[in-house]
Amino acid sequence: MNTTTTPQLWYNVRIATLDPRVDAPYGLLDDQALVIRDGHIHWLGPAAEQDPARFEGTVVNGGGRLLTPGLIDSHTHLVYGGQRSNEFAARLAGDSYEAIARRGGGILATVNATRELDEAALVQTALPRLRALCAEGATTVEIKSGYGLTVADELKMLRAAKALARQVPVRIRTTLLAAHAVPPEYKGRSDDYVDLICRELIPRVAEEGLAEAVDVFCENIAFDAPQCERLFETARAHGLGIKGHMEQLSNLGGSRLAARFGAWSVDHLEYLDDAAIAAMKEAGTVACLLPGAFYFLGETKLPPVAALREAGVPMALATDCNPGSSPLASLRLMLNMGCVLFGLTPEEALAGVTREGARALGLSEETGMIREGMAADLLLWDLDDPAQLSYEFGPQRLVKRLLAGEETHV
Ligand code: DI6
Ligand code: FE
Repeated sequence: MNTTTTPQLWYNVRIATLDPRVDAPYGLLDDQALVIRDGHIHWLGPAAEQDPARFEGTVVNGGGRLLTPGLIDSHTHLVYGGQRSNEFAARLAGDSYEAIARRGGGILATVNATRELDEAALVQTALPRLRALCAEGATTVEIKSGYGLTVADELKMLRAAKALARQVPVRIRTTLLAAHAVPPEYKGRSDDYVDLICRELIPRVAEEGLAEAVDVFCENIAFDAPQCERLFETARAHGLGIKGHMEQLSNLGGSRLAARFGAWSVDHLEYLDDAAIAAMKEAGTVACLLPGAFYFLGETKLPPVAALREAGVPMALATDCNPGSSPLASLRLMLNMGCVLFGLTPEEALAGVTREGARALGLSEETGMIREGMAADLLLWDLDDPAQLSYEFGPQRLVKRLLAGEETHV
């Protein structure tokens, strides 16, 4: 990222800082100006203290429009091969996600298709999904592995995910999700597969800097809590962040376990219980809500949003973009679904794709808020009220997108 651009002064903007230190809904500031220098927010203060005529650099008149932090998609599986519309049709006819997975479809169908593609082909197939997210305002996107399930194929997926950042202006964070499904070669020997991940993959990924975190799918159709514990111990020993697909289809106590390891986030959470909520609060673990998967699978059990809110657990919101349970590359749609399906307020929803999304990726000090010292990842919208971002879905209202202070086009 080139961060040595000309300084910029932005004025005549409504700034939704999402900074909890600002005592207003959305951390909203009117009559303020913003100076960007070296890719960062250098100064934020009363507009009256800046004279646009005397500013040495580029001056931007925001026209009274809304400025927000860049959006953050903190949970995606957007690198994969193939597509699974056949399963969609089967589910519409009464089949279940779990039944399809148990007979070798589901995640394993995508594993077969992903193993067939090389790194370059994976990048090509992922590009439209990543561009869709970015065109709507995403400036940070997390991408998981998990459709390779061999050492070589997991590394290939992570390299493809990292390579995407050379084609699209976006911050990419990658997560090793080798414990997504038991690979066919290890059927009935899932402990041996966990051994392989702990002995070979995690050390290699840490050494080569190919991922920032380790994720697991803790579920009856995937890995049990003791296996997840071993994976977390190894991840921690190698200095990687910890995340988990937890309590999506049943309650195996994964969230409580992850909180004990100081996880950055636990995700899905439809079957989360009160004891886990208390543990997450204590550990500072983010609850990442994924309404796309809930909607697309036609789930009826809701994540306990009211209890999370009451306990003061931070809530992120993400797409879970993947070929099976959430083939949706739109954070704007998630903002709307987060409110309509899960009962988030528009303010909670926007915080979920900015400040709390950053926290779920261990990036709280870098992005997700408009505050001095943070990266200048900024969006200018042709909107007056930040609630409109959750309210209206369809029209494109994004006027400018800045990544580290640079205007970008995707
Ligand atoms: N939970 C999900 O929703 C995705 N992975 C997971 O562990 C689904 C992935 C897929 O169906 O391909
Ligand atoms: Fe997921």
